Amino acid sequence: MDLTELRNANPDHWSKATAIRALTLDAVHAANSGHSGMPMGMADVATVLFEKHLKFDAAAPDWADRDRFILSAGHGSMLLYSLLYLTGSREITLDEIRNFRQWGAKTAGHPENFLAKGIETTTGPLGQGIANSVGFAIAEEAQRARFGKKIVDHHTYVIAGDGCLMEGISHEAIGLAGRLQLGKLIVLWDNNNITIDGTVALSDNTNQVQRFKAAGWHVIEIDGHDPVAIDAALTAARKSRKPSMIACKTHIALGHAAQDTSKGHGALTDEDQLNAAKQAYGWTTGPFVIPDDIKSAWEAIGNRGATERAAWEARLAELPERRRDEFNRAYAFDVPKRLPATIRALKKQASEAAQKVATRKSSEMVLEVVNPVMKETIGGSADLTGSNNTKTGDLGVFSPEDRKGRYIYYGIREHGMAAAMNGMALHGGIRPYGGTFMCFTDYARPSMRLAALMKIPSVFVMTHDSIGLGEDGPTHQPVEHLAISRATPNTYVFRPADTVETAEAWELALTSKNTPSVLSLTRQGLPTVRTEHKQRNLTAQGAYVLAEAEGKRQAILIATGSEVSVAMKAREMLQADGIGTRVVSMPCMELFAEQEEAYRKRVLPAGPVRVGIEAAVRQGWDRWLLGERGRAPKAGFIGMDSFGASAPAEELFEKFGITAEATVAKVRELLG
Ligand SMILES: Cc1ncc(C[n+]2csc(CCOP(=O)(O)OP(=O)(O)O)c2C)c(N)n1
Repeated sequence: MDLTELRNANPDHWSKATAIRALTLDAVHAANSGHSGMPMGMADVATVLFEKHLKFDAAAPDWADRDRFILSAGHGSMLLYSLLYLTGSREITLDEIRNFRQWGAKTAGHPENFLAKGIETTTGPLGQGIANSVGFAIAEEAQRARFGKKIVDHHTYVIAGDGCLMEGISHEAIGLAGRLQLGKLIVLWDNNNITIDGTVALSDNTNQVQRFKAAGWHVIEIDGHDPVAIDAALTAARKSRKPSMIACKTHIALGHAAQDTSKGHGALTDEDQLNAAKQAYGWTTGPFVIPDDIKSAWEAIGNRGATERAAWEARLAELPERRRDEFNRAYAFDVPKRLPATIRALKKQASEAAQKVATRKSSEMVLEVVNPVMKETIGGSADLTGSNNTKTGDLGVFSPEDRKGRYIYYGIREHGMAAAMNGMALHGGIRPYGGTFMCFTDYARPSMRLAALMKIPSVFVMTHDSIGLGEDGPTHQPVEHLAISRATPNTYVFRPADTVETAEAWELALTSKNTPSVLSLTRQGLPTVRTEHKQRNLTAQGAYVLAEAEGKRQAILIATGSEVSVAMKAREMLQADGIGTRVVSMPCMELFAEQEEAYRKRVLPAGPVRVGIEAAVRQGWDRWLLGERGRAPKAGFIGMDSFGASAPAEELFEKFGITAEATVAKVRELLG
C-alpha cells in the first residue's frame, strides 16, 4: 500500500483518519494491550461516515433521532473511542483515552453501552452488534410509522468484521433483516481477510457478497481506503430500499510493519515500529497530541448536526402534548398510568374465576390487556407463536407492508431474536418481548446475558418450562435452565404459579428499567392458587406466605410455578395428619434476596423443616434450604437430578417423584 499516494490524493481526509490511527497506536501502547489493527484499517471508512453521513450532534449524544453507529467488531473499541473523543464527546476525554482499558475508565477493553453516551450497545462477543442492529432498525421503522418522519427518521450504521460474519448469529440477523427489508440498515464489512489465527481462508471460503445478496440485501464492493468510493457507496446505500452491505476491502494495521498479517490484529506495542508507522503517515506530534487544526476539523464534524437537532427539537415541541408525552414516556421506560389498574383488574378476575390455566395462556391473557394500553410493546416468537402465546389480537404483524404491526415472526432464530430485542430496547421507545421454549434459552443465551450486562429490560417469554411439557421428551424439557438464568447477574427469573402471579410477574417485568426478565411458563394447566384477591403485587417481594400452617408450624414447603399446587396438596395431606405446614410461593428468588432480612425471616423462620419443590435441578436452592436460618439435617429438595423423558406429563411427575406424596414422605423423613 503506497501511503504517500493515499495521503496526497486526499490530504484533509488523510489527516483526520490518521488521527484515529495515531490515537489507537498510543492508547494500545500505553495500555500494553488492545487491538490496533482494526481501527487502523477502518479509519478511512469511519472518517467518511462521520464526516459526510452520520446524523449526530456531539453535544447531544442521546438525541432520539440521531443515526445509530454500532461497532460490532467490538475489539476495535479504540475506533469508537477515538471518534467520540475527536468529535467532542464530553465523556470520552483525552484522559479517558490515556486510561484505555484501566480500572474505572469509560474506555473499557470492549465498548460498554452504560459507560458513555455514544456507545449504543455493548459489543465484543462477535456477531452481537450486527444482530442488535436489526433491532435498532426495526425500532426506527416502528417508531417512524407511529410518530411520523418528522420525529423519527434515521439510519443504523454497523461496522462488522470477518468474525462477526462468521458467527452463526450473523446468519439469523442477515436473514431477518433481508426479509423485513430494513432499508435504513447499513453494514460496513471490514473485509481485511485477517482473523487471529491467520487469513480467513484458513477456516472460511464463503462468498459474503453473494451470501448477503441471497438474503435480499443490496451489496456494494469498494476499496475501503478510498474516501470518494466510501462516500459514494454510503450515498447509494442510503437510497436503497433494501438493507445494504458495503464490502470495504481494507488493510488491517495499515502502514504498520504488521499490516495484512494476523499479528496486526492485536496489540501493536513495539515502539520502533509504532514510530515508523507514524512517520509513514506523516504524523509528527508526540503521543496523544492531536494538532489543533485536525482536532478543530473533527469538532466541526461533531457539531455538524447541531442545527438539525435544534430543528428536530422544535418539531417535537410542536407535537400535540399527548403524543409528545407518549414519545418521551416510552423513551424513559416509564409505564402508562393505566398499567397498574389494568393488572389489578385482571388479577381480581383471575382470582374470582379460579380457572385451571397453563401459565403460558395466563401470559397471553395478561398481554391481551397490556398491549392495548402499552403501545410501545413489540412482541414476537421464534416460530412458536401458538405455543408461546405471545401474539395478541390487536398487535398486527410487522412487515415491509405494515410498519405499524407490533408482532414479529422471527423465524427459527432464537439467538437473532434475543439480540434484535436487545437492539430495540437500546434504541429506545420500545418494550420488546419475545418467546421460545425455555430449553432454547441455550440458543438465545449469549444475548440474554448481554441484556443483563447492558442493563436493559428485554422480556424473554420462555414457555414449556419443565418435564411438565410431556411427550416432546428430554431434548425439550429444561432441567438446568432456571439455574443458568438465576446464575446470571442482574436478571429476574419469574416462575409464576398461576394467572395472578403471571400478571404480577409481567407488571414487574414491564416496570423494570435496567433488568431483563425471564418468564418461565408452563405448557400444562395449573390450578389457581391465589384465590383471594390482593391489590398488592405479592410477587414483588419475590416470595411470600401463600398458606399458613394451622397449629404448630413444623414444616415449610417452598415451591415455584407448577410445583406450588403440589406443595398445596402436600400441605393438605400433612395438615390432615396434624403436621402444621406453611407453603411459601417463591416466584422470583432474586427479588426475595433483595428484601430486608426482617421480611425474609418472617417468611422463612428458623425451626421447621424445609422442603424446596421445583421440577428442575437443585442448584441455586441451597441458600433457601440451608442458608437463611435453615439447617442441612432439616432440609430437603424435591426436583430433578437427571434429564427428563418422553411420556405424558402426569406420568413423568410420578416417575421422577415430584408429587405431593413424595413431598409428604420427605417432610416425615426430616421430622424424624
Ligand atoms: C464470540 C466471540 N468469539 C471469539 C472472540 C475472540 N476474538 C476477538 S477478535 C477475533 C477475530 C476476529 O476477526 P475479525 O473480525 O476479522 O477482526 P480483525 O482481525 O479484522 O480485527 C476473535 C476470534 C470474540 N471476541 N467473540
